[in-house]
Amino acid sequence: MNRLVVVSNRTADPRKSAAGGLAVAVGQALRASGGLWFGWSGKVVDGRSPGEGELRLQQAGNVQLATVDLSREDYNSYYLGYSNDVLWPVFHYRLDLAHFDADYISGYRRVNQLFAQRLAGLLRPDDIIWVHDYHLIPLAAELRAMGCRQRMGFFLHIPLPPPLLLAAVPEHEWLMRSLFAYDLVGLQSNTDLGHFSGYIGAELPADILGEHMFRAFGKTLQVQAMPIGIDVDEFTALGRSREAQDTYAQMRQEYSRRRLLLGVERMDYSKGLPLRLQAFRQLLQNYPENLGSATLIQIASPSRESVDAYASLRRELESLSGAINGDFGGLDWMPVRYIHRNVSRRRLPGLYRAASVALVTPLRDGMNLVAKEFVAAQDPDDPGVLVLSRFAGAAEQLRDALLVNPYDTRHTAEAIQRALQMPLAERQQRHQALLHNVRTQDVHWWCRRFLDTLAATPLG
Ligand code: GDG
Repeated sequence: MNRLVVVSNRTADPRKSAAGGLAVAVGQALRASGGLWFGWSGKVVDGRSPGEGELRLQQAGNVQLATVDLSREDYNSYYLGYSNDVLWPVFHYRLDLAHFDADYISGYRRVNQLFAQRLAGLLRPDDIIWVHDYHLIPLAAELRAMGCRQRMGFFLHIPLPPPLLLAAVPEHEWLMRSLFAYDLVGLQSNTDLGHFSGYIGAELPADILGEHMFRAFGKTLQVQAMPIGIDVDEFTALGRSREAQDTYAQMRQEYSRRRLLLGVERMDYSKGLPLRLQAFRQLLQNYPENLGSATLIQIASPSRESVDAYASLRRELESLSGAINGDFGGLDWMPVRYIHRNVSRRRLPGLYRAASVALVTPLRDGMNLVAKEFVAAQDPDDPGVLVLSRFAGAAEQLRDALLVNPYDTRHTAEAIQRALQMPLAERQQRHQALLHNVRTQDVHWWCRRFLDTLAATPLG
């Protein structure tokens, strides 16, 4: 059996369940064949020259973890800069938030070169290499330039934007050419696949050989839509933990006379939080029967706080939730409980299960795993309702959610009201269909599908 090598910006110890669904799934795939997981250690070293980083090896069962520290300059330009101040905003359709800085792109190239140099020495000829996400688009091209001929696949966790938006990135052609160094590229949705094909047709001297096969730069590339899922069994088991059960009991007691609405995400402008709060305000305004009852718990866990756009989002959310509470709240009821802190993963299933409605309303999202976790955590006899943005990748699969356009806050408020009033039979029926999808297309299905397709991809 070929050894699996996973490369991602961060690594995790696959034996620890706190790591979450993706780490568990990738960890399991790594353990099956014995494997290597390579990435940044998470440490930033002051005073080190850019492009330098020592390799550290650690054994976690039969999985080897290989990590590299980054210099401050590399961290600023590769991670905060090009990855999170260029690729993240543009790929989420936010050209207005992107900063095209020449130092960023040189740092991005330098760190990808550094990773390739450190990784190349660890590779065996028959390894299968699986690279994850926008931080590492040029990694395969760097490895190929060093003579590595192994099978290499890449999965993009975030959306691929429409061709003209992508073309606004000064290095767009180089980025897309870099993808052709892989043998397989996986995208989250058919929409993303359509954008890939549209870009290739419009911007490159390329041949579209079929729905999934493209030829350019003397290389054939297979591209497939493969939606990521969650580990349903792991999440269900987590729901049986003491912390999850206590959280559920506490919430049910506290909200016995009220209706609980829930939002859970990293604080990020792609998640549509200000518009969600505005929709919730309209719910209270337009459907006054919810006054004194509907309560939104919004968890926005801290994320990338040194990027400017995130600091201003934080101020906006504090002001919006304060205004809603000031305008509608009373001595015995506050409509919004806004929590800018990380909540323990063990409490999440209990929170999800206690909620009548989940609000998952990103403006753009590669997939969105919160929507799937919410479905997995429900009591099938008395399930909550999922209100889901049509702009989340998950909307292609979760057709039985109440799909909304998050920019249309009046309509979103209407959908929330419909969710709050939905009869039990309809809730059960929708939940059953959603759960079927979340179960059959889980993270193990996704992992197998990617790796089987990569193993079967003709090289060339
Ligand atoms: C990227 C893409 C794609 C959130 N707050 C807390 C917390 N979380 C957990 C959730 C969930 C995960 O973080 C978030 O996953 P998402 O998929 O919703 O979003 P991104 O982080 O943006 O992930 C996305 C994903 O990659 C996978 O391909 O779906 O589109 O953007 O698991 O539960 N966990 C804890 N405390 C929190 O406060 N413990």
